Amino acid sequence: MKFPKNFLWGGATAANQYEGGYLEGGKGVNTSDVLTAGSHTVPRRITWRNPETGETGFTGMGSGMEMNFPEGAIPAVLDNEYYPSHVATDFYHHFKEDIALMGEMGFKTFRLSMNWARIFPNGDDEMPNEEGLKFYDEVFDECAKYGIEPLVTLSHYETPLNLSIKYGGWKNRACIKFFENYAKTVFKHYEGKVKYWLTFNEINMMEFGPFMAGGLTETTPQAKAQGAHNQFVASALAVKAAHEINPEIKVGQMLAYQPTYAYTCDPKDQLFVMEASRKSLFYSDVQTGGHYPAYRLKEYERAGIKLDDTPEDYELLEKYSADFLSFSCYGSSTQTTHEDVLGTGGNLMMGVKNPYLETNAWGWATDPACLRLALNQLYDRYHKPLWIVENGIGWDDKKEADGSVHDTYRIDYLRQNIASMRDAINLDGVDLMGYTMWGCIDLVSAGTGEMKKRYGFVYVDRDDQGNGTLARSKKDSFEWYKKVIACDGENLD
Ligand code: BGP
Repeated sequence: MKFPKNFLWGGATAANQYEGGYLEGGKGVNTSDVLTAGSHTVPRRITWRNPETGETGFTGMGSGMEMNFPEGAIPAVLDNEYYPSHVATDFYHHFKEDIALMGEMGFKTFRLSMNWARIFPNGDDEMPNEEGLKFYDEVFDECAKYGIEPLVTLSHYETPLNLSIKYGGWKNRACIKFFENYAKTVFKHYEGKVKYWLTFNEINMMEFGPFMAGGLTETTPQAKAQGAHNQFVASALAVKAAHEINPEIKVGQMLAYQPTYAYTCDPKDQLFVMEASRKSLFYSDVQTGGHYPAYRLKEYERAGIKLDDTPEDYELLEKYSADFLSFSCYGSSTQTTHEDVLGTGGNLMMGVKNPYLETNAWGWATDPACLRLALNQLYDRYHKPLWIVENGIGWDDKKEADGSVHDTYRIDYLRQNIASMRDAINLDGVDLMGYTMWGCIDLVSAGTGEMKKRYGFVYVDRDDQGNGTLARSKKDSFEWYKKVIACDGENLD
């Protein structure tokens, strides 16, 4: 069994975790630029300043620690605070070297995100920042040298900070037209260079991390529902604009998805799983399916949530649903209503610990069946082409004195996951466009802000305090992945 010849093998990154170049080339400040580093046990925080009084402080992001801005406080970059996004692993100055390494592995595609504030520094500017446009021109030209097709996310956990301060972020409908202007600008500018786009990374994270997902400075269910609605409409307008510019351009949805298991066969657990799954599926039901599902409308009714919407919104959602559905999937989630079950899964969406699966140091489980299950569930539901745009394993890799990294655990994880995805294509007939392994060159963790939670085929010399030379070196998985691509995934040894 193999993968089709035109299968898009590659790796994935995001500007806020990889690019760096903070304020260089006319870039503005993003929401991600005010996030501190955290750890597995200490949540990342948002820094704020009160412009009137000069007072400064921290607040949580709403998951793990409450979000609570004191009156008059706005999210702000503080002196003497360490922000992982500002340098990250410095793609801004290393892109030629990094893309050459991707070329050497035989990548057919490279997923990166465009830094919105590099193109529109304040988000609401009328004209784009030419220097920002030029940077990505150079990046895409470099990709073309190696025959690498870019897959570009328009907003990966970042919104220009000004939109958050001035408009309250995505809960405000004004963001729809700012995003539309941004999307149209880049679709036109990069026509012929970029064919595949994604609108919002893990759009369902509005549910769990609304500051990261939408620049929201509050966590009320009403604000989150409105934030999601506005992003849906903006995504539909992006699909419309892309098709008008060039029907060859494809705009996909990006969802955080994992198969969800019931911990017991108690019927109550099955209902619980149904409800937990819908927290994510709601987002693809609208953006890929084109309609608000009945279960969510009922939920809004019960909670007294009223959307600021128009009849045209719903026409757009139906007519311009996503061209394809991409998703991240690292493992499965196990859910239960039984309070006596001890131990939690790795993060908020992962539920409780599954005794059949092994986990990494952050509690994320490797599930050999997860990609086949996820692909089948989503293909059965939407019948649209799919793309796995994130999958991988975080590990505190140890670099040997000679620069080598023996990451056999990563090879084992990828072997099982790639086999699972190969089964979905060959045994089940799922239409899968490609696979981009997350964090192909080491980068900052989104969840913890750490460097030591590494995912890459390439090690980057940088630590949790921001020390290191940023030098790149190949891990054992580099050669392994190169061989997998060369044989179309037939041999995973
Ligand atoms: C996804 C995000 C990525 C990425 C990944 C791994 O949720 O889209 O940005 O970081 O998860 O998560 P983490 O970095 O927390 O290990």
